[in-house]
Amino acid sequence: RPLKPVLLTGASGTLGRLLAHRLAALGWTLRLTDIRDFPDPLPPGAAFERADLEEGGAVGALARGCGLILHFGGISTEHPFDTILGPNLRGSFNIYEAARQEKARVVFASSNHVFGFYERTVKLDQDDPMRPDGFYGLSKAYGEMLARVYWEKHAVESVLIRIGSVLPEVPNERILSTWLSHDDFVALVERCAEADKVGCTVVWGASDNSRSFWNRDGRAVIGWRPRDSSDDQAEKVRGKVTDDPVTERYQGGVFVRADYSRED
Ligand code: 15L
Repeated sequence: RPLKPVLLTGASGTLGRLLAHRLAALGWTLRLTDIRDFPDPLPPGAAFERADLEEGGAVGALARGCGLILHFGGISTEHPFDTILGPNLRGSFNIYEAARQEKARVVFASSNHVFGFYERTVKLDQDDPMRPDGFYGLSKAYGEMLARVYWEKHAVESVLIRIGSVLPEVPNERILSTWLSHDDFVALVERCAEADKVGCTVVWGASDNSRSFWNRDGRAVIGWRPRDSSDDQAEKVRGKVTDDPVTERYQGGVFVRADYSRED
């Protein structure tokens, strides 16, 4: 487990909460933060402080003395540009400034929605061009590029996890491709902390699903391999699709549909 405290942003969100409990159980010393209160009893060894990611001073203070920042804060679904701008763009900037100050490594919760406009028949490698499916996906693309600038210019290390869908079970056909089990997700974050040197590494955050949309990435650098697979849930979700052809055509699913106005 990490020697220095670990800052976790977005601690009160779905993935933050999961990480807070699971990493605390592994003996990690966690500094949790979110704009909303932490909804559960605090796990052992964890402290919580409410903060707004848009306030650079508060983010800097929270990161002081941390060797690792798990950046899971911000808006996590499609919204108008003005809703996303502060938390996701300025917020990520504040995180990277703090990481630079502390010489801390960052694990950035990127998303499959950076690539949402690829059709579901396509298999992607890590260096394929980004095709964000909206303002949310764009903000995650910005976060990835921000990570690159801070690596090239300041040697701030990052692991960029392009998270598929972290859920206890697969709810529909799309998520047979994007599913990342809880156990695989937690193990991935553990490897991000334990790996010796990571530089600026990209990992597709999905379990070992045979219907995956994604191929090569930098997982060997951090020594992670998923153990779970969605394959044995395929029967259960057969036919669970929407009746909208645009949603079903693209990897991003319903995120593509939001405010979509093409007619061809
Ligand atoms: C995401 O990026 C969202 O944060 C999450 O709520 C899911 O919708 C996920 O992608 C997904 O694509 O399933």
